Amino acid sequence: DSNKKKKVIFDHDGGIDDLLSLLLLVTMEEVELVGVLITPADCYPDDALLSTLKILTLTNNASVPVAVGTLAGLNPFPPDWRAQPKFCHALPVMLRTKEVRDNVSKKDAHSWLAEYLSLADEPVTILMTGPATNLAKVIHRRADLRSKIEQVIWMAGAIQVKGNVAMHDSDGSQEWNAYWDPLATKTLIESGVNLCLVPLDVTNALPIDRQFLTQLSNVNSELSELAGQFWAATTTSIPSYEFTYFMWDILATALLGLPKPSWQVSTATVVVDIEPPRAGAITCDDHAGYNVTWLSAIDEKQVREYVIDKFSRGF
Ligand code: AGV
Ligand code: CA
Repeated sequence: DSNKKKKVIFDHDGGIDDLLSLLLLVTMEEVELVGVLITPADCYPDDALLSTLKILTLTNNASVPVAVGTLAGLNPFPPDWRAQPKFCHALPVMLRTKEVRDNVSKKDAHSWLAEYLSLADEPVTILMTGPATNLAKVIHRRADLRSKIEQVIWMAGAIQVKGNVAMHDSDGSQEWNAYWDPLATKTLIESGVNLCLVPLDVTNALPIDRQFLTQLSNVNSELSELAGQFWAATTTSIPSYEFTYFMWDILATALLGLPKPSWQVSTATVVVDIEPPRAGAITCDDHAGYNVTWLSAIDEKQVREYVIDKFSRGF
């Protein structure tokens, strides 16, 4: 029953795998989705809101509150990446679904989050698949609200591997979610909240390849068809400089439901840089560091099977 479910707030940034993560999250019986926040990072916020509402409506979750973020990070995403997810709300089933707008908050995302946490009578889990800007703002203003947070699962960082940012002011050490708003990254990591990073170290093992897409296509359910169409859009090369799409946000989301033997965490002491060329880099440092937990190993086969199983049903 609903009392036993984990209450989850999902803060995403509207990318194709962020939207796939929302599709996955609403299939998870152990999760009660209590709010969706949109960070205007790797998306344009109107598109992210429209796709979010259509997915919630399509899956019978239209009563979940949604709040759009107004805070922007220092390092914008490339415009072609931000435009890519327009594809999602142009697909036939998404076009046919008239989005319910009744639960779009008049508050912006960080104000909604601060209010939710201050009124919460039990701790909540926060899943983040974009930059940490909204949560960092709340923690900065209201440190007392940290006690309302059971855990933060955040797709971000590159701990022992190279990053995925290739910009003129970067040495390539950063992951994009951490780089978009370096100060927010630093605030969150130094805040002492119970944080588990899902970094490139593990997501690198989960490319979206033809074999996975073929397996998914054989399922032939409403959810697998829509998910397969979303993912197909990521295979035509992402313009700019990087050509492989991974299960970044999907892995962070799946962590809420995956059986424990299929993953392992490590801890490290780290520092966060805020100056170029390493702004947003999360670097191991035994001396001056802050403690973080990060997902360090996964059973790739089990993750793929888990995702395919979750998508093996109707809306
Ligand atoms: O760094 C990974 C994060 C994830 O939250 N995002 C995409 C995922 O939503 C940024 C990103 C890195 N490489 C990208 C990204 C690419 N080639 N296309 C779009 N976004
Ligand atoms: Ca994302």
